[in-house]
Amino acid sequence: PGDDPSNYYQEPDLIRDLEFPRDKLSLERVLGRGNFGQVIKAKAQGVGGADKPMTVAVKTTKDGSSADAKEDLLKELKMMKLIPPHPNVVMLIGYCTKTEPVYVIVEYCALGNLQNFLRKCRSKRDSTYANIQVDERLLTPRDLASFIWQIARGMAHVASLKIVHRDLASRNVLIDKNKVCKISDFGLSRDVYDTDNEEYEQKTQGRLPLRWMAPESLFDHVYSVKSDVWSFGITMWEVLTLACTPYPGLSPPAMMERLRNGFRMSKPVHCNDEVYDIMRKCWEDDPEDRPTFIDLVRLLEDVITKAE
Ligand code: ACK
Repeated sequence: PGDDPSNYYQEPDLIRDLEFPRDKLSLERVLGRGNFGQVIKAKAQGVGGADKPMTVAVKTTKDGSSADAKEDLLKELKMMKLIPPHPNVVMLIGYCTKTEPVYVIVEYCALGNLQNFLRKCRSKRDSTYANIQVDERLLTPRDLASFIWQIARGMAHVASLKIVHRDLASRNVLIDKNKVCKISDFGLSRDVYDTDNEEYEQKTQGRLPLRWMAPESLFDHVYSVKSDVWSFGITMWEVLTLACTPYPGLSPPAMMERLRNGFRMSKPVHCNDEVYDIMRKCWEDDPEDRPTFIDLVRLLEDVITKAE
């Protein structure tokens, strides 16, 4: 088995009790931290009865963080326990909840989050939205198409379980060493790591990912699988712009005003008409007019096979 998470496939029934012995975890280094929590790289001994330790990521709250932060982490864990393993969803390996601090152990994704990864693959340091280029030594256009397709597959799995993610964005997709994309960060009550970017605008109930939100979520606080489809369209746009911030140059109030009037983002430079057409379908005003994730997987497969 070793480090390959696919060797640790667990039956959905078994996943309900994955309490993990804390002394079998050796924490190595902090991968990222924010206001409420941190993610730590670690080795876990004896996962699935294996002799070799497995590299994992441990999500936990920080010393002195609020009761809310702990509750949020437990809520996220509860959500993850509902999801049977899928190659495009980050896999829950186990958890330590009997004593504090709570640890949620998930598979390690060596290339980090997709937003950071895409930005690292830009060919010019100071690329702007208009002249962005992919460094083809690191990433090909085919990789980008594959990322979008994989995200749709992961979301089709999540949606099939009637789970609404509410925070689909490239920063919440992780990528493993084989460039496999994995949906992560379940529940909007998630930890907010990136405090210096403006992707979560302050609202009464916390910071909201305004630029990824569908009109019905922004204006009426309504969320559904179809609002996740809208966010998927924004995530597609991010992938094709190597993670530019959506609605470049528009402030959140200006963006909301434009959306109300039917404005949509234009076609990214490195995007063909067919792919843009799929993106635009995700941004239909009426949620019912948007495709399902299963439709999206099929539409994207058609585009990818045609390009070959
Ligand atoms: O781009 P990154 O290295 O990828 O920076 C962030 C940081 O932790 C805070 O979220 C990284 N991270 C989160 N979960 C995982 C994971 N399962 N495997 C590897 N890195 C992770 C993320």
